[in-house]
Amino acid sequence: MKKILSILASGVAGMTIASSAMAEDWDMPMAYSATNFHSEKGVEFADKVRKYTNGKINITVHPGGSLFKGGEIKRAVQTGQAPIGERFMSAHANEVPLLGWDNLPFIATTYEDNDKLWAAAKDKVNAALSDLNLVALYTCPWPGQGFYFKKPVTSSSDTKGVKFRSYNTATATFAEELGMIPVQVEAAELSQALATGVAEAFISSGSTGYDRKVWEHLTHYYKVNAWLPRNYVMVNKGVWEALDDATKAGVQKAADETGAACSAKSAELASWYFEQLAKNGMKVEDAGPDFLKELQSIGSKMTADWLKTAGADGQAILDAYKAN
Ligand code: PCA
Repeated sequence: MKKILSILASGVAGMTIASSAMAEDWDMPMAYSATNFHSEKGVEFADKVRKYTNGKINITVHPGGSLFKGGEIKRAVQTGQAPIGERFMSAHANEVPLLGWDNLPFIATTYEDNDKLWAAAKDKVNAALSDLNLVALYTCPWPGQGFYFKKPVTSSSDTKGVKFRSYNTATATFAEELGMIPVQVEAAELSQALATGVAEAFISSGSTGYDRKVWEHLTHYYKVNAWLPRNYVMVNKGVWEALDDATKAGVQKAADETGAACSAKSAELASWYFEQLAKNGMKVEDAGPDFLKELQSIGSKMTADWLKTAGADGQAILDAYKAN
């Protein structure tokens, strides 16, 4: 009897090993807080992947930079330390200028136009990511970007010397053009930077201001809708290529559905975030005409600078976008 039981037990153990050898557990670092819509959609993506791959790929989401900090996620996925991860795409424009395609001021300021711009950029962006050993599964836009300050601002005469939290090289340049002093800080560390005075202004959507409860430190939000930058979920190219076709198709179906749902959620929440900022005591206003004019002229210069660094591919993206 004992013998039979032990044979049975080893049989069961053997089955477990066989099925777990087929299943893959993927840790997915994400940069933004667990309650942010990007992270919530990341969890939905993981659920869909489990479903569409019949449990073959089991993704565990680690939001808020808890597994790898935002600035480390791309490298972690490139090197295979994490098979999959999510990051703000234009943060990589310092390394590959083309990846700043979604950071061009006043070019695509609605969700619809932003989709068109992505359609124009997609093939070239994917080729650039492939060179980095990455495959993009889905992208998702943030709401439009505007400025947070702790005082009223009507023109660049009010911004001189202000310590400004930037999130990539383009926003650092923008700040410098306004006479501000940029310092790059991850969203996960933004509250602390504001509390300690490392930063006293920044550009972002209502979303990040809400997540970080910035009304505890700042007073004014100026809607500018300068651009709608994207996060993207990337997978290590080797990991991706090792999947069989049916599994790839399951993951891609999950990605396509999640990308569309995430974008819709972003659009749905955009004005809700502004309401929450106002409810918590912030003045939420359109940027005044003088300030806006200055921002637009800095914006044109930034697009021209981007075209210089992104070369013919950058120009082709803009041309294709404008032709549509
Ligand atoms: N929030 C992110 C990126 C863009 C946005 O709206 C941040 O501020 O880090």
